[in-house]
Amino acid sequence: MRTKLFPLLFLLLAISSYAQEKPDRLSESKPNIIWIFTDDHSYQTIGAYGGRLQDLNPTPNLDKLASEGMIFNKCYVENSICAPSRAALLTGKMSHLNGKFTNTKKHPFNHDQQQFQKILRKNGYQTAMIGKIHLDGNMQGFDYWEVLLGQGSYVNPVLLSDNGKNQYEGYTTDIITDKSLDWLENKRDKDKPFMMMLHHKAPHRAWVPKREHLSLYEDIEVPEPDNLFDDYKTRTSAAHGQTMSILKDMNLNRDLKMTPAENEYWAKTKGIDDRFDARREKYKDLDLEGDELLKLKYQIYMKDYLRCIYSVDENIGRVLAYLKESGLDKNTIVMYSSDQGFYMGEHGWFDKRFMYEESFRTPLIVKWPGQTKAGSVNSDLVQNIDFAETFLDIADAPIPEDMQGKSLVPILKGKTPKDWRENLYYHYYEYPGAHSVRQHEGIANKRYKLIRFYGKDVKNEEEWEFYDLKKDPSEMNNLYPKLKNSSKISEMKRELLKLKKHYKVI
Ligand SMILES: [Ca+2]
Repeated sequence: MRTKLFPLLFLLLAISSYAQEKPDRLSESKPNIIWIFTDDHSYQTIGAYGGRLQDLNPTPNLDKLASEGMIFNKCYVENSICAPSRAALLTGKMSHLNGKFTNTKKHPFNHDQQQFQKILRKNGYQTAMIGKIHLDGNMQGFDYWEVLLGQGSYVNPVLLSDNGKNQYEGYTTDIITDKSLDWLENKRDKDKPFMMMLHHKAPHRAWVPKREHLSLYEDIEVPEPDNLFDDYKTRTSAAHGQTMSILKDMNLNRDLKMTPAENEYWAKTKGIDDRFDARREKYKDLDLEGDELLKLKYQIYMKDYLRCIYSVDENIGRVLAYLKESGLDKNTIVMYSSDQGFYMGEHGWFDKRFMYEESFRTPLIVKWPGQTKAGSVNSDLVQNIDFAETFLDIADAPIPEDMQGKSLVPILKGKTPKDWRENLYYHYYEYPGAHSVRQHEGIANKRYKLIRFYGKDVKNEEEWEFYDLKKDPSEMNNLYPKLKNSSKISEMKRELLKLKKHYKVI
């Protein structure tokens, strides 16, 4: 009797000890990463960031992600424009070292250079990139990649992959999500950890909502920013010379779809189609100008933008639901961010590029199961050059010396290193170019910001702006003329020089 029972008892003990061990094994295995990314998504239109648009409840799924993870309210970019931002994200280097200074073909992206996904892949991770990357040429370092051509379109997008170009029918935000879920469920090797980049085109200009969402927000009045009617008094020639004004530069045809598009073929290929017929009919006899026209344009712009965000958020909900159903949620980091911020009428503007807060800053939300504290808020100065090193650190992969950021892993675990950065460096290069924002560079800390505009069409080839962000968070009062000989400005100039040396700009 005893001899027969003994093996059974042994087996039961073995099973129970395996069951106890299992959770530990799971937590020890390397986490998966899903990096959901958007193009031009302002922090002002994410509920969890609060602000004047909070009551519209624009992003319930993103807000839930923030409540379960960590939200960063001081995350910035190094060059606020689409392709250069992505180049910095992949390489962990600023534009002057990764070579992608502008969106133009004058500065092509060199895919052969070091990028974080190549290193992740060598260190046991499966890598996938689906959606908008805005860097011409074939992607490298991905087991699977399928990307929009250039800016891509909102409807029936063409995607490029190893199999060439293919067109898909439907709304692009949905399609990018469908493809990502398909990769997660059917295409990846389920024995390996993965890093998936799910990168949307939305909510980039020209803000084409899904047909089903066109009546959302129709009956509400979107609150205006206090500085919608900014006259740029105190600012340098750069603010006066830009061409990103909602009143003057946002067009009624392609941008706002209130009148027939100037170029019907272009409009149709971008999805600006018959879905706007009713709107065109409504505004065909429009006769407004000045402040009244600006107010109306602002409302239409904001509503289309928010409708595009609605699709993004709805699709984030689909991804989170899939992770839960599949059990992947337990060991998958979900990170959300954008390539830069965007003006939602602040200073009377749309677009980005300036070092002012709304475009310099970008959203960042990270949920790392078992590591980030639910509902935590971080206010350290972090920057998009930090992302590459963060991914490598998470994967326990080597971090190359020449990357210029800092891993966010200690911050995500709630322990900001004592020597964390106190100043940020910024540099924008694309001038002459779209929206005529002059070249500039600058330094910002949590309290002050010093900007140097330079080059062509800048008065005397160099003009400065200085802001006290505590007293003037909307950056309406340039203190430079008043304080130019102060010790504060001298100190900031010295710090700027130090940063330029540190980042090898000089
Ligand atoms: Ca962008």
